[in-house]
Amino acid sequence: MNVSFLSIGSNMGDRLRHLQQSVYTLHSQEGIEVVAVSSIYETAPIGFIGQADFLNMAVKIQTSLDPHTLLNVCQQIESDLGRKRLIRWGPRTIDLDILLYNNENIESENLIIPHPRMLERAFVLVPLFEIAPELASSEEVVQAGGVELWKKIDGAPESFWGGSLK
Ligand code: PH2
Ligand code: MG
Ligand code: MG
Repeated sequence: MNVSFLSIGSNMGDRLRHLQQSVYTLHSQEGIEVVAVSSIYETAPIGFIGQADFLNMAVKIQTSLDPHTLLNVCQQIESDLGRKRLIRWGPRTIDLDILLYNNENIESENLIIPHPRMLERAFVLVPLFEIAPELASSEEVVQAGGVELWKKIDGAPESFWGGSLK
């Protein structure tokens, strides 16, 4: 079984619901089990400034899917939740990015793992290190400006999406 970490973000519409719906849908897939979910952080937009604040989180999954199939699943969930690709780094109902897949290095045309910008982004690292403290090296100090705890999440992943989405 493979272990992968994903970063999830939303800054349009009902942001919490989009996060819950995407994590629930991930977990419902054949070959994907969500085994940990981080708290939710409210984060100032990076890259394209004139847009609403994001909610960001990270999840850990166990999966039998290969990385490209996993990417297809992520993109299908994005389009099912109404994602339109209009502006690079612009507003989005939902964004699911594969950060890590085992210890693999992958460089293909449409998929680079580890995610090339993850180390520069506190909105990725703060939730990631919450669920995977073993990944934070001792010299790594995350400058967490613009990242605020928005909703503490602990307990089983199932409690995150609750009964309301089934
Ligand atoms: N995603 C981006 C661009 N900028 N800023 C924040 N705070 N959170 C994001 O998830 C985010 C972003 C591109 O995917
Ligand atoms: Mg992204
Ligand atoms: Mg993306």
